[in-house]
Amino acid sequence: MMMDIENAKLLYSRTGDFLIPSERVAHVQVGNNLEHALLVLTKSGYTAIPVLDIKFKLHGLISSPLILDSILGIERIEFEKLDTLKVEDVMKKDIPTLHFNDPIIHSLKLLINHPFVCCVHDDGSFAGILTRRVILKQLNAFLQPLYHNEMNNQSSQ
Ligand code: 4BW
Repeated sequence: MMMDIENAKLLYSRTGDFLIPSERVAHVQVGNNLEHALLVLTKSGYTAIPVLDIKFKLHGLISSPLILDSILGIERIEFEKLDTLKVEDVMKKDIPTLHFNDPIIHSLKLLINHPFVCCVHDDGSFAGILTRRVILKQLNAFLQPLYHNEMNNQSSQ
């Protein structure tokens, strides 16, 4: 019975229930240059972060590999380009998004191929991100009791 309640809790959760809220998400703005983006990525320790505009609308994702690829010349890395190229010239625009009220089951599918997925409010403004870590933590909390229960049942037979 207890398990049914826990099961239902996770199954009927919404994306918004498990978000890292926007104010805690490292991000850059469309007009920033690549040097600034690389600085934020390096300092935050994350490989990829969201790109927003001044109204907090989501435009894409920027990552260290994308930045390095964009300054890779034929014979050398053209570091001077970091100053002139803008985040919007290089960012990945075609990204999946979730809505605040989407059932959590929708996000599970997306998190197979993406380490995190951005979530937006109905008006298109950025709400935060859903990460693999948070979802794996929830799944772990759900599966551990099931596993131990099953082991106890087997050993008492
Ligand atoms: O600085 C870090 N702090 C913590 N607590 N964990 C970190 C940090 N950097 C990496 N990690 C761990 C996390 O478990 O390595 C995983 C992969 O990091 P990533 O992708 O390749 O930089 C992290 O897994 P996660 O928490 O499931 O996060 C998945 C991805 O979501 C990260 C990063 O691209 C993004 N992300 C997570 N938290 C973020 C963030 N982006 C911006 N701001 C945040 N607060």
